[in-house]
Amino acid sequence: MKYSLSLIAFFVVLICFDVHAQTTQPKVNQLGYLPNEAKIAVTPKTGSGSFVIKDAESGEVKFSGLLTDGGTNEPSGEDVQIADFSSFNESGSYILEIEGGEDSFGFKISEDVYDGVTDAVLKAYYFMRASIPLEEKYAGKWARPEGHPDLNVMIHPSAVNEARPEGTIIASPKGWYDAGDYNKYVVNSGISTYTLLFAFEQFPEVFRRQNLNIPESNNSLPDILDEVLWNLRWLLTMQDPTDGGVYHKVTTASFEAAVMPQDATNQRYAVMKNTPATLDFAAMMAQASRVYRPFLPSFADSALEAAKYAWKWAQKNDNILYRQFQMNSQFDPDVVTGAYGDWNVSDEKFWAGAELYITTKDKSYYDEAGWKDQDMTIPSWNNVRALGLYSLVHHRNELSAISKNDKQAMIEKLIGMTEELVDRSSTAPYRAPFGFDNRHFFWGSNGHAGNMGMAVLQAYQLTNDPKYLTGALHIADYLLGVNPTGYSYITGFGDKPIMNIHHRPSQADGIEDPVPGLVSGGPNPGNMSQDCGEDQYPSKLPALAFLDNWCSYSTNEITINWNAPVVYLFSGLKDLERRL
Ligand code: 9MR
Repeated sequence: MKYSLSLIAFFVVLICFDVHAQTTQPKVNQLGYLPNEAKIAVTPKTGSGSFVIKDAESGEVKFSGLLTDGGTNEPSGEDVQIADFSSFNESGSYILEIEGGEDSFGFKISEDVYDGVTDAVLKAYYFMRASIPLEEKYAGKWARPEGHPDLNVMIHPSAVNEARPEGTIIASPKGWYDAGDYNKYVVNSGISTYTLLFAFEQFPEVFRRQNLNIPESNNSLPDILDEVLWNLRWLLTMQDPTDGGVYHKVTTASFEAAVMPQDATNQRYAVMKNTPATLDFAAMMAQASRVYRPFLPSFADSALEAAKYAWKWAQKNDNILYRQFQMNSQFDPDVVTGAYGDWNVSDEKFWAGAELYITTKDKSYYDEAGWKDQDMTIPSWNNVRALGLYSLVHHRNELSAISKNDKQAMIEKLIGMTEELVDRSSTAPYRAPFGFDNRHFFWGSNGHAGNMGMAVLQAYQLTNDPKYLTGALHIADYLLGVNPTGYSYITGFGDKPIMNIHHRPSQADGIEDPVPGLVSGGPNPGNMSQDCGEDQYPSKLPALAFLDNWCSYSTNEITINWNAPVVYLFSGLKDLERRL
């Protein structure tokens, strides 16, 4: 008797575990789909052959179709089937049901289905601002007092020079917190700031019409430029005025506890000037100079001057690297926060040179070998070569030093970044160009998905081939629920959104809902034993190695560099749809 009871218990546990691990609920984009575009749901292979789309209110069947075999998704080990309802274009609210199976979450088909999330992923930067109270009229229930005035930042021993000896205090206010932590890092600001400004350069109409309800919403600048200005003003304080070099970060010696910004008051330091930070700064300032010129000409002048000064420093100091772990304990205090150590500066040099060339038209900054002789890969915080290519291609008609043939070759190089991925995605289990390969899953995989989407949307603009638009939409689907974990990876959006992000204010504010519009890092099998413990994760498979828990900083943190390409993606989709 005893034996059989425990046997029953064993099977009950097994069944529960199985149900939990292998939900048969079809995965839909939890916000919905655009009427005239591709629409898919993905479901584990169950054997049943058909699906229906029902009106969410009346239950009336509006569309029916057959499931097709999606094959095996290697990163999640799933065999999947696909429900394709692309030809169903009627606006409304729906539920998808698999014959004899479960209902999906509700979703919409509508032109404006992404409007809310498009605003929210950009408004997220307002919530990340240092040195300003977030007032209720802008921040709603996430209102909070000012954190980190940063008027008392000490030059760290790694950064002292004659003009700024040990003990020197500088003011370094404003800027965005990087992530779940409260530090401000120049290198990671590089790709983040660029991406937002590049989104504006490519899709100005969307941003001109956007109202984010931020304190500057009523001035004459588009809100995105006001928001980015908050970070640029901080960045300008990171340049040593005595030589042009740029500090790596403003940081506490170690990470603060999970407290609100106003309670995180440990001493902050400006840490070692180095070449990658200085070149990233030069690139951002050169780009900012041309973007802000029509609105704030004197700011544009100072930004350009700062960019040139930084460039000069980097020419004299062309390989000074920030090696946090190697420098360990050389300085007091020992700084152990985010490292952002980048040991190869050739991409930063090409990028900064490209931005300076575009803004000044001085071709001595332009280095054709920087794109011709190099592989072009999806960018990340430490791999910024493609950003230079993006800008050169976007501004190509103004650049007389580049031959017609080279312009064509540049365009092909950019398209080549994602062509194969997009072609493979047409038969990939989740149909997205991201997520079918184990190698897509590393720290910040969702940021990688966003950056892939950004490259794909550029290929679409350069070719007008709808396969790229579909590829970009399927990346949006992935982020909003059509993925192996079934989560919507954007806080505040969808029926199964992530709730417990690694983000200090969201953890400490006593409010159940996390700060909205933040993109979670996403599955990453590489660090599970370091944060929550491997046994806490539901799976070690790359696409399932995710935990919606505060402890999981390696899968569920948020950062400015993962949100930025998602801003680009949704804003770009909105603009391109408008033009169709
Ligand atoms: O995004 C960074 C990732 O590429 C690195 O592998 C990881 C470990 O060094 O660090 C990530 O960046 C973190 C930064 O160091 C501190 N702020 C939070 C960032 C996101 O986790």
